[in-house]
Amino acid sequence: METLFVWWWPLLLLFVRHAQAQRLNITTASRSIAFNNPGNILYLFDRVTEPLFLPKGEENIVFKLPTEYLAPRYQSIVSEITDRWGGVKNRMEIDVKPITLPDLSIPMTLGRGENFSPFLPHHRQMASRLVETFLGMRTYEDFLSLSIYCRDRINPYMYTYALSIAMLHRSDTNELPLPPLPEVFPDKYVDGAVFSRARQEANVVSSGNRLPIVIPLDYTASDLDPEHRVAYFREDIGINVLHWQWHLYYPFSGLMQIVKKDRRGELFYYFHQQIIARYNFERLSNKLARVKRLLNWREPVEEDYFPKLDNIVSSRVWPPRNAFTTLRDINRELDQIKFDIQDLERWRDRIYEAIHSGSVVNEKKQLIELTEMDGIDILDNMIDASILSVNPNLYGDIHNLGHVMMGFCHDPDARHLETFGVIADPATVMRDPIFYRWHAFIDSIFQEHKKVIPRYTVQQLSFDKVCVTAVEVITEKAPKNEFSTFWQQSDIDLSRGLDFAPRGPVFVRYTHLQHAPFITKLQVQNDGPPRAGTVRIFLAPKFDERGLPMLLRDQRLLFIEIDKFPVQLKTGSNIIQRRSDESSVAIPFERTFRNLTGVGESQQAAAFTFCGCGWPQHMLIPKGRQEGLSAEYFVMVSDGSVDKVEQPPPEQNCRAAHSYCGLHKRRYPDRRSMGYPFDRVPRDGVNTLREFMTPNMGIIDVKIRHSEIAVGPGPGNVPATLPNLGEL
Ligand code: CUO
Repeated sequence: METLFVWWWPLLLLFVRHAQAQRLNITTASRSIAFNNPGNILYLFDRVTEPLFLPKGEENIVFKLPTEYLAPRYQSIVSEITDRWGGVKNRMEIDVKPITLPDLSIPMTLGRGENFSPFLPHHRQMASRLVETFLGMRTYEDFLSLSIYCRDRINPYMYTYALSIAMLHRSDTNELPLPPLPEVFPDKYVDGAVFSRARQEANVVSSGNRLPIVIPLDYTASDLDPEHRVAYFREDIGINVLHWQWHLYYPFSGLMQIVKKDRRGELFYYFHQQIIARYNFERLSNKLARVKRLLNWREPVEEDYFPKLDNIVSSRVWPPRNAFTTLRDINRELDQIKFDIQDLERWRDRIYEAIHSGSVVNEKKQLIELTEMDGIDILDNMIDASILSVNPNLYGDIHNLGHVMMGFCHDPDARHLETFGVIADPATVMRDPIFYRWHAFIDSIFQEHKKVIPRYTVQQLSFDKVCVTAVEVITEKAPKNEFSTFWQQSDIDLSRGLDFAPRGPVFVRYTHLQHAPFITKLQVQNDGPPRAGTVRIFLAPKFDERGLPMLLRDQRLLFIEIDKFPVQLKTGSNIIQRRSDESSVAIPFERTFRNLTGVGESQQAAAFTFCGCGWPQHMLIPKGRQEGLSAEYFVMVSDGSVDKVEQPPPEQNCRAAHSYCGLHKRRYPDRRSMGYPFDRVPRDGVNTLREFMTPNMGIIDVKIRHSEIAVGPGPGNVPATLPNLGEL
């Protein structure tokens, strides 16, 4: 298989078509598909700016729209459109059933050609109203009919965002696999220069003979910019997709039932904290200092960014940001937004005051304590800020409006009629260096709270009579306790986002980080009765920017989670082995991009939607150095009876990467604070990791060795066979 993740969508459509074939009514003119076929809604993601009456997918799906469903521009040329339907060969027709339409005036306020961001309060309100309307449809048929009506009327970005959230949260669609965003909006992920070449390839070369268009690793900047050394992380398509997905699962606003999820706020904190930890790890590996928090919003911002992305909806490029741009008060009537930097400063000061006083004030002027376990959740919902905020008037909307302030710094009063930069769109934010400075600041607020709550005692860290006696990392073709990183090329099919171009796949080939699979092997001595434990695995750099060992106070913020899983310990010695592709943090490479070829069975395919959230496996291990980057690999076995969360077994047959994404419709499956045992300041007298250790913890020195080779697309090029496991 030459291309690894680009095949999933055509195969999914084949699967849908196969299912549909069971229900086809063959007529002389064409074949028709039952309107309420579950897969029909997926065709709405195909070429989102092309009118819906044009054929969709490789199967020539034709939606036969009632006249009132056509966009106003086309209602006067119904007969021409009907002729088009009749002229499509081998078409499959879907007779659209009209419904009594709800009021859509609010979501329709945003122009079709404008950019959309859920960070903007006005956009958020419109999108939330649309999500609510979608969720309010009683049957799948009504929901589909409304989605069809909206498709050519509502802003395509907002439509895709709202439709995706609604599909994820409706019981009649939540098992359908959402299309990967890079295929729907490739303009948010790949070099804008590629599109004219891709259109040329699609127009000139027949479908089977097209060659992939190669995007070099260094297309957004050169090494004159030191920040460019970590562009491979910032611009990785997989982690940008994850960030977008994460915000779909955990929207800021909308109906309570979709916002109020178990430990939602804490998960926001932990997911973004881990992103910063991972970014800092990559920076240290590339001899860059840890990211500086964006603390002073009145100083010019040193970091610049030139995204080189087009915007297919607005037909404009994404605005860049020059070095040393000054952030300014925002007053854009166009976007119905007005706030001052001073507002953010006021909210920040109130939040700090609440942290130091140990409680927040709700709208009824009551004090709510920021407790050891739940304080972080309350705090996050105020900062994030979601509709769960205890007091939006007092604590504001600091995080979201920070994104907006940075996103409009090139045109704060809209005098140039410019749209926002990549920092204000959850699909693209992670590309921009300023994202990490902003979130390092946001994280420092959470860390302030973690500093004032009690530290873990030895007893809270121990597991009586359980001792980790050996830890080993085994990577094929690498010395013991070594990880191996290198580059890999992979292909993405742009054709579903190449609106108005001929059909058939058009691939771009991009380069990303990859690591060889590895096994963690542990020996655990249990001198108590048989019992349950939880294995927690973390990795952190061993030395700081100057090559000196770190205090645990600082190092704890750099520990990245690698895995967490339950084990049953028998009395005596236990050997535990765990493969990297089983990680609770990461989802397999194929699943990030939803390659159905790796899954096959339809039931499993349907489970993708909720199993599709997780850190991409290819970014699990940070890039090493050619000479080997020194790191510390930490393993802990905690008491499973304390960790356990009572809940019914999962409905879906898939292994979700819950560490960063949680579980759909279920509680977070670990009762400890997220990030335990590194989420708090170490106890008094403990300065180093070694002093922190209790017998149920193990630590080894490891190296991450990077090789500057780039292997070709496909799993066959990644060493997949793991070694035989000998005795420790
Ligand atoms: Cu995910 Cu600021 O929340 O980017």
